[in-house]
Amino acid sequence: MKKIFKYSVLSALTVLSCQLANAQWTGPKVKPTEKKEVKYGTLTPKHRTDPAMEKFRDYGLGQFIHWGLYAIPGNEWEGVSARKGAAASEWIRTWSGETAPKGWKKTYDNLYKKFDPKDFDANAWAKQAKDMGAKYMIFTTKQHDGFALWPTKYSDYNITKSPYKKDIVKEVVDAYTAQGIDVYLYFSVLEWNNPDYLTKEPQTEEEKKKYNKFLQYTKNQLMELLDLYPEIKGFWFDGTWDQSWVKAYDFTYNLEKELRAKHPGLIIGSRFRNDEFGKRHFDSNGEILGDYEQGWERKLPQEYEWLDGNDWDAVMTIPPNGWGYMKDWSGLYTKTTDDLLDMLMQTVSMNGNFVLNFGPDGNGLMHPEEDIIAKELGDWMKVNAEAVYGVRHVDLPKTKLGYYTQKDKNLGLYHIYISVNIRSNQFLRVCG
Ligand code: FHN
Repeated sequence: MKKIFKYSVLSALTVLSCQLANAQWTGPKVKPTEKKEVKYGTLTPKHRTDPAMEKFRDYGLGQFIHWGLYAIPGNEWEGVSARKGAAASEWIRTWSGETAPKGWKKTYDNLYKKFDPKDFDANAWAKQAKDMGAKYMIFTTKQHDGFALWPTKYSDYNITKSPYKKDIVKEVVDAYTAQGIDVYLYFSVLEWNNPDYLTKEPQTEEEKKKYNKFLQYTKNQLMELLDLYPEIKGFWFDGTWDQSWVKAYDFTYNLEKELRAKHPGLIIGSRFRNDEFGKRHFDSNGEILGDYEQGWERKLPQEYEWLDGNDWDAVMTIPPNGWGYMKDWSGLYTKTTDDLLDMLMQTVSMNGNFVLNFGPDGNGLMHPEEDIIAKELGDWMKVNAEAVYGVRHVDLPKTKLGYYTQKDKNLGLYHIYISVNIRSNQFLRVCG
């Protein structure tokens, strides 16, 4: 296994600030004592029982891929690291301060002219994910920089304007679907360089006109994605925290209705929208907005009760933070395969799906450390898949010996090194 690097102060502070900022993810849900009328609340039952959602519950292990123009710099530029100037590698467009290159944003916004990933092979990615044991994958169609990896009709800032030209989203959807891995599309509402985007609530008539144009553009792209890639199973929305989107709750409510009507069985997480009181993820009565809880990012619940019976996924980086490609991992504590297996078992023991993030480089190759971890995870999964796929929480006191999961009549106690099938008292296997 790799050497243990000490946590960098910045990473620890980043984690702490996220924890403090999102208090709702560090303990049981605090539900209001008095119920209030919510007109723009959830559009689906708390516990969907249709086949698509039952399959979501059974996944266990997924892969996240963050890929886009930010992969070209890889969190540095001309030998200067962006660590001190941008919150995360895929946020490098926001690089500021004394380390930021002169005219950086202009440089970044012209990177599309260089995007020609000569080693990109979606089939190789999909085979690696299959061997790792992933049952679904989430792929960034467009992150906060607004660059679309598909040939969208609604923006010129898209893959057809790069030297690569081809439809990357289609290549990924086809390759993973061919491997039997379900595809969910990550979509950032937030677009840093879109002239019609606003962070605050539109006030003037001109601002309202601009932002309404942006809302229509967003709807057009989402409908276009469903038309172009009907095989997908759901959306993983992001960048929905600005007041402009929060205040557009009637638009987002109706948009969710239209998306679901267009694609029966579509799965949408709790990050997409909020109710009329601005409550995101959960409405003002504490009821989940969407089909699964999408707040467990780079952290896990400590108690099953914190989940309040909702479906959920946990998305995890290997470094402390940074979803897009980072060339240099030195000086950071990067999770070992054992760390990740422990997180996987903790997640599935509480009815969640564990989604591990990969950030390919500007040529389409995974970070070498990611290749190692994918192989080690896959070796473990080949022996212990029954501990992960289709399992459910067991109502037994927690034990330091590992994690309980159950499937049908099989109850197991799984540690990343030893798994014991309690019902048959059979020592299943030792894995290393
Ligand atoms: O700002 C994004 C970030 O870049 C990354 O995409 C993560 C992935 O869950 N989501 C947002 C931060 O919460």
